[in-house]
Amino acid sequence: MADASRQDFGTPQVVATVATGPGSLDGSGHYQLTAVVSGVVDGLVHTYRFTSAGIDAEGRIEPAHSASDVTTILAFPMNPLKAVGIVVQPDSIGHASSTRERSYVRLVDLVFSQACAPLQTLFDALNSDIRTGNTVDLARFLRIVQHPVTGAGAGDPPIDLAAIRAVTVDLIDRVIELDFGVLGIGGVARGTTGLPRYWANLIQGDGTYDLALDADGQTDFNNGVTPHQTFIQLLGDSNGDGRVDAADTSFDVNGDGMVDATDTYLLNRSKGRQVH
Ligand SMILES: [Ca+2]
Ligand SMILES: [Ca+2]
Repeated sequence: MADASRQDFGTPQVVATVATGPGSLDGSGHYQLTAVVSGVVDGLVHTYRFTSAGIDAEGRIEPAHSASDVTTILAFPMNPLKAVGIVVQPDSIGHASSTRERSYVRLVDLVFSQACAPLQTLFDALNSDIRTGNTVDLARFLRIVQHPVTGAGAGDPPIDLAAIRAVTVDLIDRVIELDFGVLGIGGVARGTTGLPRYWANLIQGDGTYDLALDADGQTDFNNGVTPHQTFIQLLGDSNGDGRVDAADTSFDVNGDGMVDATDTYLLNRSKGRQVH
């Protein structure tokens, strides 16, 4: 059995009780065995006290020890953000959507692997804002830095989260979906611009996006509760390998639902570009 209490003398709680099996006798007459116990995954320091209880062949259970057998102090970094999924919508002529494509990124799914108190706080706050129609205060929880295709630099700035047009929260599957709108991340409307200018505008959205989550909403992104995930966007990259080359064939490069001469131009113009 292991229990954990905060180093600030918070209320102790039972973390786990583990059946361990018979073990093996060592040369000193002691039984030894190994048990796996999951700690409290919240990025905070806790004191763990372990006690054992032997069971003899008659099924009699050893009385509880008055003191811990072992005490240790540990912190387990929280990293509940398992993955970032990119959802690419199918185009109007029925081409299957490809989650590998990185040319046009509209929907970004933050997929979480586990429930935990800080994460629940985040879900509750977002859900509350969505229910009440209040502006979702993403800046409390989320920071997205865009690194250029030439590589990350220390001063790369975070993007304006106003680019996220809508947020949906799925508590069952533990997914938060960010919708960057019909133009996608860094997307620009074609308008009346000529193709060379249109291309030059679109590639401003290229690069590596580093998404950091402050799951306890403290906005400091620096307290051991800051999982990161990255994804790339690269105009013309149909197979998501971070390069635009002969392997990237005709597709809906700009995500406008059509595959036409504009896409051909954008793809050819992007050949040779890559994310470092
Ligand atoms: Ca490619
Ligand atoms: Ca298109």
